[in-house]
Amino acid sequence: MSGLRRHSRNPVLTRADIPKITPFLDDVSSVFNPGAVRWNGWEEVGRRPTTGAGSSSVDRLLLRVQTRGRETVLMVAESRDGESFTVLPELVAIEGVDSLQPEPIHVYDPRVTVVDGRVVVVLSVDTRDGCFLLTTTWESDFRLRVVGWSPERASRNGVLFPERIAERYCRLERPNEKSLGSGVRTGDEIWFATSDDLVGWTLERPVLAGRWHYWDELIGSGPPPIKTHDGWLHVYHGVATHLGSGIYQAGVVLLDLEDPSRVLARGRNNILEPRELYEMVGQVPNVVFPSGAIVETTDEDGFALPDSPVRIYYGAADTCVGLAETTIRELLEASRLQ
Ligand code: BMA
Repeated sequence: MSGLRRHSRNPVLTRADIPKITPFLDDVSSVFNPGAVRWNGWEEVGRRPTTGAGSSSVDRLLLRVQTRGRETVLMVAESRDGESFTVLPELVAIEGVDSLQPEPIHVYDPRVTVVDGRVVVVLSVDTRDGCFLLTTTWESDFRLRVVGWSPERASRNGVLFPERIAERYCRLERPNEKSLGSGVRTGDEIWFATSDDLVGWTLERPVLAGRWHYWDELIGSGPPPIKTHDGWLHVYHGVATHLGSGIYQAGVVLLDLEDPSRVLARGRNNILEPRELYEMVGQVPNVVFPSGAIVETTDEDGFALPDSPVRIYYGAADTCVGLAETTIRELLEASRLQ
């Protein structure tokens, strides 16, 4: 496998797809870094998809949209085929966000996981004191509701595992321990953290460190880990900083099923790098930023099957949304490439 395959309709979402529902949303600047979920629980509580009739399941993206005022809002896109999307004409409200301290400025890069029959979204939140992780549930009226706030340490790229391990909720996150010359705080280590209740989180152990001089010097989690019989497949992003301006790429690791802080395999090469114009040119050039994944086929215990198609949604140049396709088998192979 030499990498993910880009969909021929890429980019699958651009700013032209965002409806103008309030004056400040007119002609937005960008839409990128979406979370992705397939969950029929919403249909069961009467939330009807706006997109086409039919019995096939509905995939939803939670979009990061940036206005011309450089404000960040979240919106929902729905699709029955995973490639053509309808953006709903409403903003996603976050219940409880107003009482958080320090005060949120931008709430962005949602990662969506279904766990224990709830849709949970972990977001990054910029505040005047740094970037912190926010845990919310995505309710049937499509509001997010705050359940956990972690201002005790600066961190980004939080992703929740789709099940509890040894009774505890688990997430990967990337503490912001490094300062760039620009003053931006970032990081080169992904950590394993656990929680009893999604509210309080304990950092347990480091999982993955950046490989300086190679493709993944700075790193951060992409979509939530995918359970396979071989281990947790995890797509992450890596930034090569030694070429001048950073190049954001995607790569893949395999983590132990029972102890996800143990790395079983880590691919040597990236599996997606900026090559197309829409990835190389935009608000931030040379960025592919994987953030959502939909796995087509799982068995009754929730393990993804080797032949299952996997769709990876990614932000391209912080400007639009790309779709790249692969299979579980190919991701496993890529994680083992040495
Ligand atoms: C990261 C995050 C992402 C963004 C990426 C490229 O640090 O801020 O939201 O897509 O940089 O600019």
